[in-house]
Amino acid sequence: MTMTSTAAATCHPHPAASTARKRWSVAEVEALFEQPFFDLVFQAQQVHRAHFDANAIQRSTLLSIKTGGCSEDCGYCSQSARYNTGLEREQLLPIAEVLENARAAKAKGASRFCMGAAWRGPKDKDLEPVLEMVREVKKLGLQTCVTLGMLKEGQAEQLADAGLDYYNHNIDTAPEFYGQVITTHTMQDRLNTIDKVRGAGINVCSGGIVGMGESRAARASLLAQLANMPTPPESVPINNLVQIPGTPLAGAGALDPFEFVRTIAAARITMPTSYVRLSAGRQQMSDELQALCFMAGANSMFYGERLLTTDNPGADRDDSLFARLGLSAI
Ligand code: SAM
Ligand code: DTB
Ligand code: SF4
Repeated sequence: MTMTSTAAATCHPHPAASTARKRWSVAEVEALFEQPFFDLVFQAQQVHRAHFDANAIQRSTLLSIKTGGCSEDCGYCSQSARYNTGLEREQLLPIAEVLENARAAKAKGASRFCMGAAWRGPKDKDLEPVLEMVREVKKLGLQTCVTLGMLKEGQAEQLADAGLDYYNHNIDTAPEFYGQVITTHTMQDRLNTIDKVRGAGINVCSGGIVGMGESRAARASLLAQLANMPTPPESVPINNLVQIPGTPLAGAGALDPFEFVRTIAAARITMPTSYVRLSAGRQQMSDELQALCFMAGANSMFYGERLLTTDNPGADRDDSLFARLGLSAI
């Protein structure tokens, strides 16, 4: 039987019509931020509960597999060779050390292991040992994630063949603020790598940093950019700037913690089915502030005492927070 499109729309909405995603204008995202705090958090919590178990949090453990000496000038980063941050540059870690860390992360209860390298992007000879790390970490029964910078043609496919589950590549800030934070690559470069990752069938992890002196409009614009991607990232890390002495952004005025919660809530509402990760900056947050972030729809975190080069709350503090809030690990 054939139906006219009018009949189909009245009686049986076409699946594409009911699942079509909203395109978010920056003004609409800003309007979310402008709401009274409790209205915004309530709305975010409703969206969260419609798509996720509101009491379950995914946990990823990070390891810096290649630290420091990066050619890029990202104004927040301890690992840029351009700033005097006192960080010691290190070679790629031996695989045995990586696996030892991955085993420890699994034993503590992480479900994903994320390996980060301070590269503009990997050379082909850099990629080989990383592929081996991905294969071996996966064998431990962990999901795998790497963040290696910009990828060249064919590299995403090699990572996919090694069994990589997620590639982290943040767009970091609003397109209009990007040039004030980073000048050695463009947001379009980042989007091109994200396209390559998607094209290879790897899940995308992409988010940004707030607390860099950007405006609320810029925070809304960052979220709109992420939410309007052809497919939004499966995982959206929201980092609160960890100020690193020696970097241009050391000394940026701290963000009002409630504004950080608003950013999480707006991310949850604009990307209802993505995992929103409460990322860098937790060490400087109270337990109560983190609880507000979970209430606003954050359902993922970095777990373990180190991020890449800075401290994160220890597993004991997080285990206690989970117990006090009745949270479970995904
Ligand atoms: N070099 C690769 C890249 O840029 O994608 C991978 C490592 S880089 C450190 C990964 C992400 O960490 C950055 O995109 C940024 O969002 C976040 N990050 C770096 N330094 C930070 C800081 N001081 N505070 C908060 N987030 C930070
Ligand atoms: C992400 O969005 N945040 C993580 C991970 N992805 C690679 C890194 C945070 C780094 C914080 C500063 C540091 O430890 O160097
Ligand atoms: Fe290099 Fe990544 Fe740090 Fe930028 S964020 S300086 S690309 S390690």
